[in-house]
Amino acid sequence: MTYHNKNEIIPQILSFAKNPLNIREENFNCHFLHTLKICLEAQSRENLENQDYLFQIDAILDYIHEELNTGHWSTVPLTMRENFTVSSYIKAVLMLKNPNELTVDSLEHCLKVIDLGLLLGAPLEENPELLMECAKYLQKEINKYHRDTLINVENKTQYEDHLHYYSNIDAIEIEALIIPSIETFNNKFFQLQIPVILKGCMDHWPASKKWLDVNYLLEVAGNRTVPVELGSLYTDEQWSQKLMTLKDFIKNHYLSESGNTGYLAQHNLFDQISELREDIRIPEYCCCSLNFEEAMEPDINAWLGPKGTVSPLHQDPKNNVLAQVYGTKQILLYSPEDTQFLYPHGETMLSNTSQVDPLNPNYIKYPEFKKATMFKGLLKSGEMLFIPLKWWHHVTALEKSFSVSFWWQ
Ligand SMILES: O=C(O)CCC(=O)C(=O)O
Repeated sequence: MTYHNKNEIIPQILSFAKNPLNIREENFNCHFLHTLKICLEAQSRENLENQDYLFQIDAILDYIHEELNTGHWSTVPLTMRENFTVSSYIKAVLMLKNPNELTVDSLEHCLKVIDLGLLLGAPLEENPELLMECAKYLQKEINKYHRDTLINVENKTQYEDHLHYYSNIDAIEIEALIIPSIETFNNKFFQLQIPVILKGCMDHWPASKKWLDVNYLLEVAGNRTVPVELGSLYTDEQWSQKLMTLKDFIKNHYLSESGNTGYLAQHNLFDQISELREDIRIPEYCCCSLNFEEAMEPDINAWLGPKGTVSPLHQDPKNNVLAQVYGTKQILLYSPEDTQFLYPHGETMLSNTSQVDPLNPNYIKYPEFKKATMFKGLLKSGEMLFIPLKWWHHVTALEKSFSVSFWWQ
């Protein structure tokens, strides 16, 4: 389908670069550096007579992609990721300036390029919002041509079927409080590092209403690319991760009954899609700290999935408020003091994950597990769970569910 606003979209996308773009020269192959400078200069030109620049920018993106996938992510120089951001933007501009007819498909392709830039790149100091603004605008333009509307599947409560099973789990119930004061939370739970369910603390979030409608998510972000975990457990051999549009994830995994489990898990969706960030609020409880010198803004992650997703028993190095926007999750917790009974995997990548399935423990293989004390809770729509630092948690979605986690020091 032909896209008719070519003359408007190009100046709009160029206007998102509020300051001149800078290429980072450190750690960059000099051949590609030279080519990147040529492409940067080309994208600002009024008319592009040939497509060679597109091949050149693709070669640069391939080179950086290779560099980003070599070694551990934490060792990748920030400048390499910043150049990925700049290159993704240049590619998007070159695609839009292509002298051939612009179609809605090419707009969708352009949005994928921008999203990959957001997922793998790093924000630019001189233009921190660049790719976010481009993506938001492109999504709106695509919506003008075709918008998928799904029959809204009611988020029917289903966890009642599970209550009998849940009541038979031999564990201590996690304490629950209705809107405790920050002082109560800090003195009785945070400072003592005791988990607690916090009720009634997120009714004011716009997400509590807006996200119930999948069509809202599709409108704001249907064509956006997100990472999805495929397979029931991340500890399984068959488990993998795939990039796909939110629309495909919702149709093929979230709403599908095929048993093809997909989980949009532990993804910082909110640094990628600003409209969704506006729908949530950082819980005030996250201002409590064990060490104010190390206090930082929380890491915010989205967890969207169908009934049946399972996060195996694992621990994280930060305090966590897990906020349940909708759906019910069954939570099992163990104190870090019981780590000796939980048989963490030996390998470094999985050393924060237990080998034991707490719902079906193999006591012959893991006899010490009997000594661990289990805590249990049902985390329902509109409730938050405080998981103290290093507490082991096992999470099962009993219904379609959208949670947001806030990890902080
Ligand atoms: O909700 C889940 O599936 C897991 C959440 C979790 O592990 C976390 O917030 O750290």
